[in-house]
Amino acid sequence: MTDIDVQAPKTRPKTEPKLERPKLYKVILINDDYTPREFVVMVLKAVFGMGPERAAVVMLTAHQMGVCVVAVFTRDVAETKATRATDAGAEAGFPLMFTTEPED
Ligand code: TYC
Repeated sequence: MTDIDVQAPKTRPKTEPKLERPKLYKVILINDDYTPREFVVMVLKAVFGMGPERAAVVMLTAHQMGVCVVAVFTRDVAETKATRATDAGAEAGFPLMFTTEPED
């Protein structure tokens, strides 16, 4: 019997579709007059994994400028984190607000 040498291709076929890069979304922190600064820093550390210095800079930027971009994620992650962080404020009785918007 004749042996047929079947080998897997060593490179991807050219027809295989390339994976698109997922669209990214910014999480934005909004300033307010009521949420204590330390509470904002605590939420940034807990939800976004920031260290204390970075969290303080982000909080102060929002405090001074009105808003600050916290980080950029895929849509699901951005929305989940923004919701968790906003809910943490609401549960403590503060109007702390995080929103998301698509990156340009
Ligand atoms: N402006 C708040 C205060 O003076 C602190 C604060 C900072 C609140 C940033 C929200 O996104 C915020 N207590």
